[in-house]
Amino acid sequence: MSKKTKILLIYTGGTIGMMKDYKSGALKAFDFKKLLKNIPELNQLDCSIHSYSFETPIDSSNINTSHWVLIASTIEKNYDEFDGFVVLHGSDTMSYSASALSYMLENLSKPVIFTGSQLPIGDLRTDAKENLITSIQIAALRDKNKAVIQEVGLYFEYKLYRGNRTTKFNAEHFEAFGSLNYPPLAESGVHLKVYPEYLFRPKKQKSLIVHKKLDNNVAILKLFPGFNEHLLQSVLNTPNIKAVIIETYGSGNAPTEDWLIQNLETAIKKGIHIINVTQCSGGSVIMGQYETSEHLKRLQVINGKDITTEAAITKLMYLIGAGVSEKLFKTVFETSLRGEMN
Ligand code: ASN
Repeated sequence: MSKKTKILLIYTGGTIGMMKDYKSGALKAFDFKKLLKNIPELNQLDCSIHSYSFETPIDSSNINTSHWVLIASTIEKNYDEFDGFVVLHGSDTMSYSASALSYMLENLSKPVIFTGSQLPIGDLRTDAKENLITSIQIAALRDKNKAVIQEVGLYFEYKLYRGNRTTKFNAEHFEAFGSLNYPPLAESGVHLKVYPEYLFRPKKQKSLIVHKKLDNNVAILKLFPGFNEHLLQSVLNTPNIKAVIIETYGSGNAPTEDWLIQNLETAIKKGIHIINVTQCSGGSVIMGQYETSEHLKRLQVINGKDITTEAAITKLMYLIGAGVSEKLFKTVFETSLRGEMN
């Protein structure tokens, strides 16, 4: 008799496990055991499902770097015993968490699938059951005794995406996530179709390394017409700031005013990393395509290419935490580490 595939569910909170507080009417996280009771279908799956729950499940708006360390450590502790991991997480910050975990788990050879829902699992019209059941099935997929998915994925509304390519783009549709610069890794319909050509495969199979040092002395500054020097200076002069993402227009464009150039130049000279990431959800930064990005190229601003803001900010936390030298930083950031950029 073949051994059953072992899956660990890691419950962090999110709408999937929420209930209405009868006094205020607001949704609040509730106990994991109650959540499991709502899905008797789990018993029909041909795998052995175990679970770990955050002591206090949270709305994902309360996620911080210490929660990412807790998720990574839980995977590390259980890595040899389980064939796959499903992380139940609120959708609001799921793309940030999936991106962070993709960097923290180096040489991953087992699936880590993030999922959640837009409606609580107890709701009649819930999307939670399909998301959870299919995520478990995906985490349990095996081919020639090896996991099919060997990366951090995000499954939502019939699609599995590479986690660090996603962004939450809709607060009410069941189709809440998009991956505009990378195709889905799998789609669920009558059949569960996996697209092998898009799966991440590390060059050599090495053992798992879990990185737990993250530095959150980083910032995101979104440009808008009328954006002024005081705002720029207040961000660049934040105590201990080590890196700032400038969310630019279109293909990486920004105003050409002298004050902007001078302030960025001073910051770069002080050793603050400046990264150009487009505020568009699809497409890439191409510095030098327009006159309005030539100044950034001249200043040696780091090119975020087609990375999402979520994957960029977490990559910064990871690289600074790992102590990447000032000399190498630009080259390392501009290199795809976990398939987060082209
Ligand atoms: N506020 C919720 C959360 O992110 C939203 C959700 O899960 N759909 O925890």
